[in-house]
Amino acid sequence: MPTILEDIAQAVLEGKRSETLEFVKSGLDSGIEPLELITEGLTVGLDQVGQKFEEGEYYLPDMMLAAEAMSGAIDFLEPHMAKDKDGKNENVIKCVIGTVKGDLHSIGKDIVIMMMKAAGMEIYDLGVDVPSAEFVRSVEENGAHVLGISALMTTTIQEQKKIIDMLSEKGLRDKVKVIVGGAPLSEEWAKKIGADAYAADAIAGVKKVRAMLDL
Ligand code: B12
Repeated sequence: MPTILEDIAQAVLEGKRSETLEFVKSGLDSGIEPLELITEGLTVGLDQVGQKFEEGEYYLPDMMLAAEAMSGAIDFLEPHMAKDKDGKNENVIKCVIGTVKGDLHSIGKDIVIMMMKAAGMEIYDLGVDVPSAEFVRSVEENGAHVLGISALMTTTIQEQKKIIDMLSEKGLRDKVKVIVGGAPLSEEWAKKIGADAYAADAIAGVKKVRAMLDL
């Protein structure tokens, strides 16, 4: 018998929105933590979708259905995330976050946002396909402590460098910590473009933000 996490992954793989939600609800009812449902269930399914797309077995509509199934479940889970009561200063941490220009991938960014909110941080979500100047404007306007930049494609990651360069041009680079994320990235890439940190997933992202701000 497949476990509930396997059922969730399979429902995402098949792009079944209501089934995904039902499995997630029963997982939650049976005591599985929201984060585990995301990392061990939903994300596993979406990774398989990516693989099938790469191999030519899945097409764009399949990927879209799977993404919708995952997003629906994430929206449902957000209010169930436990708020972190340990931190003292986190609620004053302001973080601007978005996905770069030309890139419509939102799911990873939204999970990072969910974790940051759960850690008590204040989030300014710019959405997807965000022009570089918009990131810079928001950092300045909101006095952000942290800028999170997501990019999911090898064709769009260069935008992260543009944003960091633009921060320098505007004299804002030393006022904000920049963390980058997205599947094609690496520590080396982050260093190369002058970011302060790279995180491979949302949990590592929150840890690195805290570490950078000495929390
Ligand atoms: C779902 C999906 C889509 C959905 C996106 C829906 C949405 N609302 O997001 C749709 C169908 C729209 C889509 C479209 C396309 N996609 Co697409 N997509 C994917 C897929 C299957 C999953 C991405 C995802 O959500 N993963 C799950 C999340 C949880 O993981 P994640 O995004 O990596 O995020 C985690 C970490 O990376 C990190 N993180 C991410 N961002 C940030 C930011 C910060 C600050 C931090 C700290 C951490 C962090 O934390 C996250 C949570 O742990 C990937 C394959 C894959 N396995 O990555 C392809 C993939 C990214 N897509 C790809 C492609 C080619 C496309 C299209 C060009 C397809 C087409 N022919 O049109 C279009 C491009 C559209 C555009 N202009 O952006 C390629 C990219 C190849 C490349 N060049 O690099 C991939 C890799 C598929 C493949 N194997 O070929 N896609």
